[in-house]
This record gives sequence, structure tokens and C-alpha cells, in this order.
Amino acid sequence: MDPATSSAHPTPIMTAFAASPDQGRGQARDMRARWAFEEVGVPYDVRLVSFDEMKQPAHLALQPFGQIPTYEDGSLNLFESGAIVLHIAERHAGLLPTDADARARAIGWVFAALVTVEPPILELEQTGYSEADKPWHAERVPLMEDRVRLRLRQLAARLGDADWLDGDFSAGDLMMVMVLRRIEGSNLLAEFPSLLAYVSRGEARPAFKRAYAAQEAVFLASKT
Ligand code: GTB
Repeated sequence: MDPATSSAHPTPIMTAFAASPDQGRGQARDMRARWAFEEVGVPYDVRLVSFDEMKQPAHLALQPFGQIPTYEDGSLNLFESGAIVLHIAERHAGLLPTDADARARAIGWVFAALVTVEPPILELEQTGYSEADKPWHAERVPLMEDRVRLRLRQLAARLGDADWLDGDFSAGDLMMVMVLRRIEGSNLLAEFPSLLAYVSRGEARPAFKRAYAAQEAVFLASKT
């Protein structure tokens, strides 16, 4: 029996927002885990949590920072979307190459997405929320946009005219597409047509569409 299904609960459980502030647009990080589950064809359950519940001891025992997503499977509890996606990818075929070197490179792209490309994107986003009233805000924004632009330029140069970052679609592409989606619709991403097309290729994958529909359904249900 697959160890992933041998626990008392037959399928892994992840947590997601009961009422997602992203309005069902697949921006909250449960989307990363959902997409990974769909790519490898593993069924999963979702436990919806409110903002209040996320700060309670039961959830903090799973996620010390009071955030979603979390992952529970038998005796294993995991947090951090990157760790969850990598765990799913390690456990099931479909998101990591079997060749050891190619596998290591794909894992490297997961880290590149999370550690090199995402931080300036988040910083730029954050300034709009929390620093817009500061006198230096207008000066800071173009500096931060340039930091994002640098990473996008470098990423586009590496991608070239390939479909995916290193051979077949991998967990690295999943994570990179999810990170770039944070600036989807922005002028910044529009400056890089090859990255726009890369994101569109990711979003066109049937597994992405299933994951998107599942998280959108939660949002739509919360409105009824
Ligand atoms: N590093 C962690 C991971 O990757 O798992 C970060 C997890 C995280 O930021 N979770 C957010 C959360 O739980 C939800 S995804 N926030 C609640 C809190 O910290 O109290 C971030 C997110 C939220 C909303 C939108 N949106 O509205 O578009 C997009 C992304």
C-alpha cells in the first residue's frame, strides 16, 4: 500500500482559507499544494480555517506562524508551501524527473522561485499595502520595481524560447508560475512576453485548472 494512504485518514489533508482574501483567484498559497496534488493525481481533503482559527493553538501546532497551507498525512505534519509541494513531488511521480541530476536541478528551481524571484515581488506588493502613506513611498516603488524587473529579465533570458525551465514541466515550473502569477496583469510582467506565455502555459495545464476550480468553489460557496 502507498504509505501516503496507510494512515487512519485515507487522504492527505491540507488547510486553506475559509474565506480567501484573493476572492478565488488562486493566489493564496494553498493553490500551490492543490496544483501539486492534481499534477500527481493524488486525492486530498481540505480543512477550511478562518483567520481566527489560524491563530489558535490547534492550528499553531501545525503552522507556528498561524498561516495556511498545512499538510497532514498520518504522522507527518508539514507547513511551508515549498516543503509541501516538494514532499508531494518526492512521494509521487509526475513533478520531478527520475534522473538524479535533473531532479536536483528541478528542486533548485523550486528554491529559485521561492528565495530569489518571490521576495522582491512580495516586497513590491507589500509596500502598496503598508507603506503607501509614507513620504518616501513614491521614490521607493520604482526602485523595487527595478529589483523585480532584474529578476524577470534574468529569468526570461534563461527560459529563452523553451516551454519550461529545464526540460519537462516540473515542481520548479509549478512554483515559478505560481510566483509569477502574483504580478499577473501588471505592467511589469507584460514587459516580458515570454514569461507571460510561460505563465499561460502553466495555467493551461488541466491539473492547474482543476486546482483553480476547487479553490474558486470554496470562495463561491463562502458567498452564498
Ligand atoms: N512561507 C509560507 C508558505 O509558503 O507556506 C507563507 C504562507 C502564507 O503567507 N500564508 C498566507 C496566510 O496564511 C496565505 S497565502 N496569511 C494569513 C496570516 O499570515 O495571518 C498569502 C496570500 C494571501 C492573500 C492573497 N490575496 O489576497 O491575493 C495572496 C496571497
